[in-house]
Amino acid sequence: MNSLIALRPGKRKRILLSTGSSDSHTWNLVFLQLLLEEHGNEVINLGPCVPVKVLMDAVKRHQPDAIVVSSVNGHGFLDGQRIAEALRSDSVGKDIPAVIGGKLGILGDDNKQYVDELIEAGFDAVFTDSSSPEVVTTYLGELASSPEQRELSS
Ligand code: B12
Repeated sequence: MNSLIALRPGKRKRILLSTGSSDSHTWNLVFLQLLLEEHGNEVINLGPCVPVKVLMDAVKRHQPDAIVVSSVNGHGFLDGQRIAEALRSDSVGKDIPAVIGGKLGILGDDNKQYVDELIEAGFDAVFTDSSSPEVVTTYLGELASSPEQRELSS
C-alpha cells in the first residue's frame, strides 16, 4: 500500500511485524501492516505462526528500527515471553525497541495482569486490547529512526 505521507529518504522506520509461534490469526497483522505503512513506515510482515528462530533470523537479516508483536489467540503472554527472552539475549536484538499487543490471554480486560511480566521479560511497551491500535504508531513515532540515532539519543 502506498504511504499517505511523504518522508525524506532515511526517515522511514523499518518495522518487523510478527506474531508468536502458536498464533494463526492473520487479519490483525494485515490491519497493523496497513496502519504502520499509512504512518510512513516500511513493514516486514512475517505472517502467522512465526517460530522464534524465524523471527530472530529476520531480526538479524533486516536489523529493524522496531519490532511489533501482535497476538490474539490467547497465548500471547507465553509466546511473548519466549520472543522477549530470545531478543534480549541476542547481540543484534538486545537493543531494538519491541512492543507487543492484542488479546494477550483469554481473560478479557484482566489480560492486563500480563503486562508487568512481559515488560520484565524485555518488551519496551505492552498494549492490551482496550487500547486503540493507534497507540503503537504514536509510540513508534517517538523513537529515533536508526540504531545510530538511538545510540546518540541514549
Ligand atoms: C477470524 C478468527 C479466526 C480465524 C482466523 C483466520 C485468519 N486467517 O486470520 C480462524 C477460524 C482460523 C480462527 C482460529 C482460532 N481462533 Co479465532 N477468531 C477470529 C475472530 C472471529 C476475528 C479475528 C479477526 O480477524 N479480527 C479482525 C482484526 C483486524 O482484529 P483483531 O484480531 O481483534 O486485532 C485488533 C486488536 O486486537 C488490536 N491488536 C492486535 N494486535 C495488536 C498489537 C499491537 C501492538 C496493538 C497496539 C494492537 C493490536 O488491533 C487490531 C485491530 O483493531 C476472533 C473474534 C473476534 N471477533 O475478534 C476470534 C478469536 C481471536 N479467536 C479465538 C480463538 C480461541 C481461536 C482458536 C484458538 C480456536 C480454536 N480452539 O481452534 C483458533 C486459533 C488457532 C491458533 N493456532 O492460533 C479467540 C481468542 C480468545 C482470547 N484471546 O480471548 C477469539 C477472540 C474468539 C473468542 N471470542 O473466543 N480464528
